[in-house]
Amino acid sequence: MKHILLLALLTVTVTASAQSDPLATAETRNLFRNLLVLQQQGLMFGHQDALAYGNGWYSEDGRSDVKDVCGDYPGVYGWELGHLEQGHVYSLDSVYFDRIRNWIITAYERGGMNTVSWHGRNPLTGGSAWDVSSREVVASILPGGEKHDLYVQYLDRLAAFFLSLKTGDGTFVPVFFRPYHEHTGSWFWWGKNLCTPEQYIALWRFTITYFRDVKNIHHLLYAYSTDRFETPEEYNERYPGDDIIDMVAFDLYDRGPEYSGILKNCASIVCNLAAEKGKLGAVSEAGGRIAVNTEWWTKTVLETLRPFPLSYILVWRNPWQQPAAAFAPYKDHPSSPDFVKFYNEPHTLFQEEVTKAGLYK
Ligand code: BMA
Repeated sequence: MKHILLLALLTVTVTASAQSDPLATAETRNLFRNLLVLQQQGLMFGHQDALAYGNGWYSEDGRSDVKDVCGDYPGVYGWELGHLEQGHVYSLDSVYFDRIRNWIITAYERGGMNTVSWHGRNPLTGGSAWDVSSREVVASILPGGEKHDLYVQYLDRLAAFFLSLKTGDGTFVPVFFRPYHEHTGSWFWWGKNLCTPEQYIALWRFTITYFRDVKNIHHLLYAYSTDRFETPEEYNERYPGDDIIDMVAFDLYDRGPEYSGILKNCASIVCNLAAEKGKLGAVSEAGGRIAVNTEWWTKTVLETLRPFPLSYILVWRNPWQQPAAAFAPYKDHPSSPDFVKFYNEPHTLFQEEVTKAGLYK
């Protein structure tokens, strides 16, 4: 067991800031407020599909690759809703939505934080999220567009799922929603070269106001998350607005020796923007070549990010039949000893410490 930091959340004063929804539930408001404090104190660790599967296993009760290695669960749980918009019962990563719902509730009841991404299919062409064959997709789903009604149907399916995230006593489980990510690149139909800044912003604003004001969903927080960028201007070019965004974040995968420098620059810009705006900051997706760079956890991630008040870093999934594609360590992985050091660092926050901090009260 790790030495636990005493996290005195209530004693730290946070400067004026507001989350996006004036009607947010108490738990949602508390989560936002507590995370603003917690990001000054340590970096939560997150893993995509942490409870759903891992290297060599699928849906085993209570299991997590991260827990197998360090003895504790991540503090942040990432989930994916791609194909929910189609009315399917399982995601593009073959995880049943009914189980995702249960795991989100389990993670919340444990005191952890949930964040949801959405690689929704291309509503104009019928292709995947990666179908970039048309530049008309975003235009086609905005109000007045030929696929607008289909898009609203997609949102209705997501809304029904969000409204089903309730504990036994009827409390809605707060969740971060992080759609339309990595848009500073052009590999998804909503990417930079596929729509104008105005269209991208309009898509966000329609989506969030539909959930909030039409579907009356008041337990979501919204994360804006780019891919790599160099300047605050580039980061802000398609920013949808302080009134609908709660977290400024970025995705950044290690693709070579320049990684630490880019990570540092992006972290610094995002933290400055978060402070200016009174928002949360995070590395919403990351992953390294941990099989070869076995000290990636302490030497690359922790050394680079330690100075920055970021809420969390989340590493992407461990597909169950592809050990080489795992972004988190698993039992006997070559980077496991370094991951245990990373876990033992007082600056990193896993489930036990996050629970102790009390995100929802
Ligand atoms: C990508 C890959 C894909 C996956 C998608 C959505 O980065 O991991 O295999 O389908 O994310 O989770």
